[in-house]
Amino acid sequence: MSREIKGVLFDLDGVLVDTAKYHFIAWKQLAESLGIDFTESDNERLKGVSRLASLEIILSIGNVSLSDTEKEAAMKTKNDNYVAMISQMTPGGILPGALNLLMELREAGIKTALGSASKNAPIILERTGLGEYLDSVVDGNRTSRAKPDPEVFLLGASDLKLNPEECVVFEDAEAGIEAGIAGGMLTVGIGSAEQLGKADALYPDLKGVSWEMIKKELAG
Ligand code: B16
Ligand code: MG
Repeated sequence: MSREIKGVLFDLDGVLVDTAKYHFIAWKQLAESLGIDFTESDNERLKGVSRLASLEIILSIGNVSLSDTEKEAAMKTKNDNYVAMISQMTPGGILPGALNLLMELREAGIKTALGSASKNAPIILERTGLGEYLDSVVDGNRTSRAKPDPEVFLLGASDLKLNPEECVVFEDAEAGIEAGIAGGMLTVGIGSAEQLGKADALYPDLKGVSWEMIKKELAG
């Protein structure tokens, strides 16, 4: 049975922008300072994961243990480095197809919200101009429970004054799709079926993907 969709909740990294490459550079530098070899394939495990959980994954790869104070210092070093990079972003950092879709949604009267784990979302939205196309922003500064907990998306739906079942979640991480499902929303995966097979619709990226196409796919 098809449902009337009135709102779209977007993950940030991996859906609207590619900030994973900056996370990778900053985490790799930190890992090297701790004598840990950290590869691009290891970096895949950090997508959609919180800052502390990301550090814990890197430490476990290198079999290194740090005190809580040392972890705080390591996260600060990484984040300062990451913020220096995203502070140079421009609208050119928006992923192909994302802006077009946001403009179509605005035209169609569909409300939009951000649902990101990142505490740095405000800088990214400001630098890329994406903030103008979002009716609400829910990020790591407003949430206490990480995806797959649905908190981030439930807050977004509530900001938009919509019921969860009137919303669709766009996500590139398996935990994000699980969060959308747990929240009672429809889900669109951006990536591979291998990781996002549970999503109601799936696209490798947003290039050439229109709102009409998505609606048909979700209704079918
Ligand atoms: P920060 P998303 C996530 O963004 C990233 O995918 C993940 O790699 C990062 O650790 C997390 O944000 C926290 O980011 O360190 O900037 O607070 O995919 O939820 O938009
Ligand atoms: Mg993501």
